[in-house]
Amino acid sequence: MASSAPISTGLEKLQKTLDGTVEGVKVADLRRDTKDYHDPKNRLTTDYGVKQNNTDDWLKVATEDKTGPMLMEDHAAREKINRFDHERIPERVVHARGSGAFGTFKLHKSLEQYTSAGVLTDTTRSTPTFLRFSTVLGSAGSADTVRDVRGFAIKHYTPEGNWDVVGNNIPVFFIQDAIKFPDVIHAGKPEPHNAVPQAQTAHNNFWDFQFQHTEATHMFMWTQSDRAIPRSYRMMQGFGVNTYTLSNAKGERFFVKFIWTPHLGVHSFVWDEALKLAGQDPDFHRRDLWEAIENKAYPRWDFGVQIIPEGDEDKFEFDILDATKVWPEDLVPIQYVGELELNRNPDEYFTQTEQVAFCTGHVVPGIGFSDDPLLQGRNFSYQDTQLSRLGINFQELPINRPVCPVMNNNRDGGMRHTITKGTVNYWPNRFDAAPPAAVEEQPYIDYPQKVAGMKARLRSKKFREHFNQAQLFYNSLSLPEQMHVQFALGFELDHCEDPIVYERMSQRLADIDINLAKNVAELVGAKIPEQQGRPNHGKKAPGLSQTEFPGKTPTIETRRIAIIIADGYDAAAYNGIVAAAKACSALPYTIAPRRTPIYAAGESKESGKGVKPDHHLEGMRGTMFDSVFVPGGADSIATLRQNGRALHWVREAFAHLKAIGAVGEAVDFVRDACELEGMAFSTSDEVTDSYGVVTAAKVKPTSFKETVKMAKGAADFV
Ligand code: HDD
Repeated sequence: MASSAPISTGLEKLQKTLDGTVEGVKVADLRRDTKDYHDPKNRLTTDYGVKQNNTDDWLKVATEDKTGPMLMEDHAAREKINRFDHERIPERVVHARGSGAFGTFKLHKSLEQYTSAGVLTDTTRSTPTFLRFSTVLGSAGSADTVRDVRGFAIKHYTPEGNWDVVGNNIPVFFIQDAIKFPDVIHAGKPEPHNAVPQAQTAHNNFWDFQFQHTEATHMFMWTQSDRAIPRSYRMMQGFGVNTYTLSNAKGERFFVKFIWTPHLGVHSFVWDEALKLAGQDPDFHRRDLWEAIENKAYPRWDFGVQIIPEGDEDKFEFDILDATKVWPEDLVPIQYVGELELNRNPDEYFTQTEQVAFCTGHVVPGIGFSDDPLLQGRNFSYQDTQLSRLGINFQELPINRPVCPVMNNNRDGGMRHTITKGTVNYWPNRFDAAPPAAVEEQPYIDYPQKVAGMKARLRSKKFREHFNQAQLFYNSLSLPEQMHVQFALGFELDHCEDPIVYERMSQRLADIDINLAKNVAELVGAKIPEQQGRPNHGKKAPGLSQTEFPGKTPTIETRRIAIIIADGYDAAAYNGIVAAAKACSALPYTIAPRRTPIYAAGESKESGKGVKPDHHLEGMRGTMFDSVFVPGGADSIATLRQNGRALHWVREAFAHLKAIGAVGEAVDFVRDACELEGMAFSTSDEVTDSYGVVTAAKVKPTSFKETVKMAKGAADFV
């Protein structure tokens, strides 16, 4: 319940009472507005607090035998329907589908050499954060696993005010100047005449725009790569994308990019999995994040910065203010200086994840903007969009309000909550009340930047080069990643019915790589380009291929392992793998032909024991798991051999490059299911790994540990 204490006086108290940690501050602040629905003292009331004893029947003229007209007099009924009719607010015009979580940011190494920002210099702080992940193009109810960029928007509640970074999981963007944003988004969203397709770029308009708007070339190569189909929000990088600035106590300025790299590594689906999951579990990423945090498997990212001193701005062949370019890591290495952990799920989706409002313009002293023309325009757009989504007082909503004192002469407006006592509401005033902060009080000081130029609709020369980094990206990918790009482009252009679109795009690809262009053109039925368009410079750079991020220490922590059994399964093998998986913090799930108990070999129904499976084979799909393990047991395997769905689980797991484990009789079953004649399989108690299929024909106690260990390295769950 709301307390009357102003935040400013509450803050110091909270910092002391909550284990001395600052992350408690935002949580405690939110508690002021949180009610517990499950409190046994609760009774149904109207919005104005009057207890109700029937909210199921509208007040009406009726008898025991006959119903009659309803009465307008029933204010409580009208209030209930009225409130329901207005539950929806406009969904975000982009990034409508999202999931959020609270967390903590800790700095390990001070950046005081570059900035005076407390959040980037004070290594004793724990800064509370809220991070919202999202897809870009789909509506709020669309599927999580579509091919799309993912949003990575983070709000830091610092004692100096809120600092928002509104980033993505891809380090570059489609456009250089914010004025093009409506065009690129219109081209990607469902087409205007029939509102098809939902949450996809696989259509004429998107690719028509990509061809004509060459500055998007680098970015579309990223969206066709595995980065656009992440396995989990927990397994993708975050990038601030734009170039910001830092300024230090000496008044020196630096250009900066912000990067977050996940401890679990960067991993993706294969396209077929992503497509299927969009139907089988549209909430796959939302659920995955929620469950990980509920299970205390808190996702973590290393936080890093790339820094360029102000004087070096012009030393690169690309413009460092151009958001369609990366700063290659061999030229500007990332310095990892902190860690972000997500450790608390929201209490309520709407008031927190939906109402959170990020603004690129929200920076704190020591952090500033650059002349990046995308960022400058974004600084207008985010504030503006919140006005139509949430109204002018959006910053008062609990999830958005800072944890430090707020005072100024902005007043009134729809749904104002703050009650400001006082007889004046302007500055200067005769009381000297609420004066501007003195320099010693560390206010936000704008960097005195010298600017000169013409007033013109221009972009500088370097902004006009659009292909070098598209080539750099493609050249830097591993062979399998390059093939995935080819197939992705093949898929997307196959969905473009207009020949002008797929013909032109196939020619465009020759500006990046001739083999890529040829292969895609052949797939989509376009004229095959004969020669490379723009010469490929052949350069590569580190940090672009996601294979470089297997994880801080490669792990199967939180990976979902399906263990398939039927009656007569080998209990020792089953128990062994469950224990081994748990010991590695993986999540074993028992899957069987039915969800009533399954009995091990030698175990009778009458024993009343048996294992109750988590799911039956039809209730879930193999796509929802990272790995499949089949214990032996002659009867169990005989049953599974007769079950088409069981065969499909194993076969599909193999096709999706997942680690598969089998012991005892299950070895032959897996070989037959995957039609793997000729591949090496274990025939003894030695563990064999063949293309991620890990087998031991005879079981010895160490096999399970070994199996899990090999599965980790073998398929690496990429
Ligand atoms: Fe944006 C939302 C990321 C360019 C206008 N954007 C939004 C969100 C993310 C991004 C992650 C969702 C925030 C949330 O979870 O609430 N946007 C980016 C990145 C960009 C970018 C990384 C390029 C570097 N955006 C961009 C431009 C404009 C916008 C150039 C307009 C000129 N973006 C918006 C918006 C949204 C938004 C319309 C919709 C909802 C919102 O802001 O709060 O204002």
